[in-house]
Amino acid sequence: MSIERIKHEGLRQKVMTAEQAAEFVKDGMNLAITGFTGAGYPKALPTAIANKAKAAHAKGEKFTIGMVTGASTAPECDGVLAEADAIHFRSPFQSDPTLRNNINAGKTAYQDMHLSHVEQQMRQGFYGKFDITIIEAAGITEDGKIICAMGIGHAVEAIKNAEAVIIEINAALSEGLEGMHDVYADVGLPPHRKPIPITGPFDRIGSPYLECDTDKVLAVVLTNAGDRNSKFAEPDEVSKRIAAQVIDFLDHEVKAGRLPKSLLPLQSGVGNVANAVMAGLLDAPFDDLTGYTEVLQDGMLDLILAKKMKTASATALSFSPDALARFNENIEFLKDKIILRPMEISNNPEVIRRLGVIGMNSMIEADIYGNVNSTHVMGTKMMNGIGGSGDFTRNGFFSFYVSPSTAKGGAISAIVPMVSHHDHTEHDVMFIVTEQGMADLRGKAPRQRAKLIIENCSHPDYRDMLRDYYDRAEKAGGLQTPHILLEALSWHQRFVETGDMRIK
Ligand code: 0RQ
Repeated sequence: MSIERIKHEGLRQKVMTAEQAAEFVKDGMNLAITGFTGAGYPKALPTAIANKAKAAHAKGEKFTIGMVTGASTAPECDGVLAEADAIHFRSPFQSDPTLRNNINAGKTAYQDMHLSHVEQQMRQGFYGKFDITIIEAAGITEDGKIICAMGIGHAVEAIKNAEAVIIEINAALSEGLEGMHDVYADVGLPPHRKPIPITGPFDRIGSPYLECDTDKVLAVVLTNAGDRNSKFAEPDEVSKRIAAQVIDFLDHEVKAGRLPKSLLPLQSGVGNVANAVMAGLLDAPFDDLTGYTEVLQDGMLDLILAKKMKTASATALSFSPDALARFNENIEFLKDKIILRPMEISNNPEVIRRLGVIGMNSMIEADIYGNVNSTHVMGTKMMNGIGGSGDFTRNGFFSFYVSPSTAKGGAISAIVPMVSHHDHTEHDVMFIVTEQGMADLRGKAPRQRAKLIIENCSHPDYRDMLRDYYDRAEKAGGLQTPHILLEALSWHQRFVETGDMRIK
């Protein structure tokens, strides 16, 4: 029973239904809602708020909210609210199909931003005051401290900057989560900021509990529902080939004495390719690996359970149903091997740079000079958002971008003359890896990079087209970064017009 998880007498008195709690939420309010990559988001309140919005809209009344989360949530949160046309502003990251449509239709204003910036900007007040913060938790201690759920995300600042707080206590969460979190709430703002005292990936620097003035709590709602828990596909041939190249390269660096056998702390982005790299590490010749990442998915969990990875630090746990079962069964073993931190710490440039994190993220496309688009299909349609990829790309010891060399059955090349939207620049991206091969861009000038990326990473269907573009760009004047401006985005235009980037 969830009520037993509320040890604080005063907060027990505030238990009510989601529908009653939703009455506190009014049209136009600015809400902070916890949740990070399908974990730690409220399960009941969003539906109750969405129903209020629908009822208001049916009467011809306005009802929308502004909503700032940690990262993506799930159909029961972003999905239901988007479906009810109830979100007028959303930040910083999402991956919900209905919300994505609303964003691209211009119904929801979406600020897509680096996750490491979110809490600082909340503190600075750029989002305004939050009328209400809704947080999911695993329990409340006798003295009113909050035991966080499967993720912390932006919860620290969400509580600090809110007029009022509603807590959902989810009985489906393992009680073993208590003690796994490391809540550090002292980042502050310049000029009074102090160094974040993390010098190793598993350093604990804060408290296991989130603090919240109990007078601020309007309601406590009891739930019993799992996180999003989407299934991961078994790594396919393309993902396996990409993973094998990353692992071979790391092995080469170990043999050359440039990396220790335990590598450096690993960050792994979302998606199947990233997960395949983690799966490939199970059989790789490395030991005592560590993770310093934002999302901890199945692959990293299995590395820990197989004792290939010693410890991992993340801001959220995003598992498939099978992996969740393995996590819950082994929670006592995992307790001193996993730390969950606020996203401002998991994604902090200072810490990532100090630890020398190896960043691995997926992309939509890269251009022949190594600029990367992670967010916009054909330069205009928002996919998910930049998330934490930029935090790790600019500050990591290595920054890998991995992707199949084509998308949509070969109709799209992931290597293009010029990216149609720019998230990570040539100055940050160090390696591009596709199933065709890898380009090591370190120490290379743009003209050298172009040759490597075209020859090593592009799909054979597009390689001659890319060679031809580059040769003509060089002849047309060249300069530091050869381009034919009127043609640079013509591949995207051709896809928009014909459904294929190839010339038929
Ligand atoms: O579309 O679902 O309609 O088939 O993009 O592509 O290949 O399944 O790859 O799931 O790893 O996603 C960059 C979107 C890749 C993701 C992106 C289409 C493709 C498919 C998905 P369909 P895949 P993934 C840590 C780090 C930014 C945030 C980030 C992402 C769909 O990794 O959102 O890195 N990254 N965060 O068909 C048109 C192309 C395409 C394309 C792929 N060139 N043109 N469509 N697709 N390439 C986590 C956090 O920050 C929280």
